This record gives sequence, C-alpha cells and structure tokens, in this order.
Amino acid sequence: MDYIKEKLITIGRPQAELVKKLQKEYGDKVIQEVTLDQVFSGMRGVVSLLTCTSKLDPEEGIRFRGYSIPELREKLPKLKEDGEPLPEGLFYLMLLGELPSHDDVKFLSQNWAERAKNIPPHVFNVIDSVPKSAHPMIQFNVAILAMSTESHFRRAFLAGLDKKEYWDPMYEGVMDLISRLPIIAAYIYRRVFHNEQYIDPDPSLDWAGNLAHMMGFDSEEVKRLMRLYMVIHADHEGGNVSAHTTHLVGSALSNPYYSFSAGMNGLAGPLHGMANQNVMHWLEKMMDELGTDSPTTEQVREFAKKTLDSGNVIPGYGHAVLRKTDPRFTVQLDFANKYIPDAPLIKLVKQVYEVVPEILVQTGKVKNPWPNVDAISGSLLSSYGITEYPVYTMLFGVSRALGVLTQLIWDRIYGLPIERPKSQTLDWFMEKVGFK
Ligand code: CMX
Repeated sequence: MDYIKEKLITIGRPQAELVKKLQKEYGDKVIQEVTLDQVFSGMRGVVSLLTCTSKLDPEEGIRFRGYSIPELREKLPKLKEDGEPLPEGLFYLMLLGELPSHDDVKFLSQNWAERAKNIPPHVFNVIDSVPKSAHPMIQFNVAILAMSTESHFRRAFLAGLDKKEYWDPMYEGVMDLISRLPIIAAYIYRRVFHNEQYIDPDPSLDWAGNLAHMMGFDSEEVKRLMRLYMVIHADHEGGNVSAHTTHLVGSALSNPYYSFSAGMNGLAGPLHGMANQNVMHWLEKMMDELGTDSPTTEQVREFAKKTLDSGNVIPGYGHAVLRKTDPRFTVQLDFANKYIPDAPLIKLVKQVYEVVPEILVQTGKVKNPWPNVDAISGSLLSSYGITEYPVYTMLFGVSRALGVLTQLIWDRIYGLPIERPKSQTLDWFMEKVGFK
C-alpha cells in the first residue's frame, strides 16, 4: 500500500465513524427549510450534499479545504519559486486535507507517470473509430468509458469485497484514471488538430507539464499556464453539474470511469464547461461582425446588448452561486497582466469586463453580473498558441477530474448510500402551497 493511501485511510476511518455517529445521534435535526421557489429554480441553496474537497462562498469564491486560490498559489509546492503550483499538490490537499511537501508532490508525479504507462490499446482504437470531426468532448468521453475495462472497483465488487473496503479499489481506479487523462486529451488534440503527429509522454515531467509537452508546447510559459489552468478548474464544491453528476452516478456503485464520464457529459453543456469555448465563438463573432480585431469599448457594449436582445446569454458571465467576480477569473487576469499584458485578446476580455456587468444589471433579472472562470480562460490559452477552441472544455475536464474523483473516494470512505431524492407532481406542489 502506498503511503498516501495508508494516510488516507488513517484519516478516513475516524471521519467515517463521525458521519455515522452524527447521523445516528442528530439525524432528526432540521437543518433547513425548502421553498417552492428553490425547487423550481434548480434547487438553488438547497443543502443536500456532503462534500469535503472544497466549498464555494458566494462573495469570496472557492476554497479548497479552506484555502483560497491566492493562498494556494503561495503555499502549494512549485517547480520554480516564480512558477505556478502543481496540480498534484492540490490533489493531495483535497484528498488528505493537509498541505503537501515537495516530496509528496514528487511522489504523485512519479506515481501517475508510472500508472499512465498502461493504457490498453483498445482505448486508442475506440478514439480512432470516431470521426475526427466529432467534438473532442465526445472523443474524450468514449475514451473514458473504454478505459472502464480496467476498473479495479468493478472487479473487487464482483469478487465480493466487504463494502467497508470499497474505498480501496476506488482509490486505485481514481489514481489510474487521473494519471491517464493527459495522455488521452493530448492524443485527441494531436489527432484532430495536428494530423495525428503524436508526441510521447515524458515521464520525468509533472502531470500538467507533461500534458503541455504532449500537446506540442514545450516552453516553460505554456507549462506554467497549464499548471495554473489545472489547479483553478479542479473543483467547485459538490452541487455543480459535473461534480454532482459524478457523485450521483457513483452512488449507484458505478465504477470511477462510468461516474466521471457521466460528469463529463454535464461539463459539455453550454451553461457549464462548454461556456469557455462559446466565449471564444462570441468574441470571434463580435470581431467578424464589427470587421476589426480591436473594437472600441462602445462597439463592445452595443454587441453585448444585441446578444441579449436576441434572447441569448453572454457566455462567461453569471453564476448560480457566486455573486462577485470569480477569483478564477481574477487570477487568470493577473497571470495575463504579468506575462502578456499586450495580447489583443486579453485587451478585448478587459473591454468586455468593463461593459457587460452594467448591461446585465440593467436586465433586472441576472443575479450575478460578474465574469466567471470561462470569461478569460480561452483567451489566455489562445494567446499562448492553443488556438483550437473545441479542446478547451476537454482541458477543463482533465482538471475537474482532480476534485470530483477525490470526492468519489471519500464518498466510499463515508459509505454514502445510493442517492434518491423525492420528486412530486405539479398537483402535489399546488396542493402543498394552497394554490387556488
Ligand atoms: N447573460 C444573459 N442572461 C443571463 C446571464 C448571462 N450571462 N446569466 C444569467 N442570465 C439570465 C438567466 O438566463 C435567467 O433568465 P430567465 O429568467 O429569462 O430564464 C436570469 O438571468 C436569472 O438567472 P440567474 O439566476 O442569474 O442565473 P442561473 O443561476 O439560472 O444560471 C448560469 C447561472 C451560469 C447558467 C448563467 O449565469 C449563464 O447562463 N451564464 C452564461 C453561461 C456561462 O458562462 N456558464 C459558465 C458557468 C461557469 C461554469 O460552470 O463553467
């Protein structure tokens, strides 16, 4: 047993006991009242999930095990002092609830590089059988499902493993899956956009650095950006579509591949992760229609108004929980201001930021007029030469694996049951509220 796994279960067993005790002794305590409005508006604010990896504050944004993004940038191990934190460190933090040392991060980089060596050939055959024109998220997802032939969890379940031990094969599957996603994503990227000129992984590199390398970007700047991208997209507490779906499907004791694949289908929706690609289409459409790469701020304002008037949303703006500018937007803007302040796309992102919140406020209905993570991520990648918009959501997905799969391990440590909320008919709701 590797030492991280050993540490995990040493921390995990008492936590699982605590959950059982809490439920037994306080199970009948009322924690919240739910209104009809909450049910009809996508269960906003309804507390119904136990998630330990991260928590989202509407004003402050995401905290991973209590640490904000600026704190993570300061405290998580980096390869170079002026670099960005390694996603391996964030995984360690989310899994164990404590900050890792440099050695812990190195262990994970090496462990994942080793595990990534054994992707079965049929996974690549499955990708190759899908048309290149299929969206990368389709190719990514069929590859994830195809990898489930390797599931430790499925094998252990069939062999009759004691359910208290389910966390163990889940941990193994999650570690395998996370280790392999950069190879899968880079394969799809090179297949679709670089004429199948594949680049071998370099096992001496870190997880995100290797992803940049296999995509064909060997500069330190792109590796640095990839590390940041992988850290900030990793988790956004338990209720967002990709996290909730992964958890829900996992509650049926589906293996980590099935569960994560389900989450990725949700991430591919335009109101969730696909918004990062749609932001780029929106900016491109603006530049095309205006016939210039550097529109005036007034022109940006008019274009944004036109988008709203035509009954469309402005991608990259708004959020179901956040009520301030997303710190994941701010950190990317900081990064851009530091390294590429004059990039034309970054200038455009800033112009949009200047006018869109005010326009959204004027609608009188948008609860959060501020930018989210997707408002800038594509422009940043594109400014560094990763110009193929359809891969942006897939990269988001590689990162999101870190959080949602860590939670899946904890779900099995806690021994959470199959999820099954209650639904009611319209008649029931009408009767309940006394509708006349
Ligand atoms: N542009 C135009 N209208 C918007 C809007 C935007 N960016 N954000 C919200 N609205 C509208 C909603 O569509 C809704 O309109 P109706 O009442 O006519 O249906 C109204 O404002 C109220 O919505 P809300 O309560 O403020 O927002 P929701 O919690 O329902 O939705 C979100 C949140 C993110 C889906 C929404 O803000 C949106 O569609 N944004 C654009 C897409 C986007 O950037 N998604 C990425 C989110 C981050 C991520 O998951 O990656």
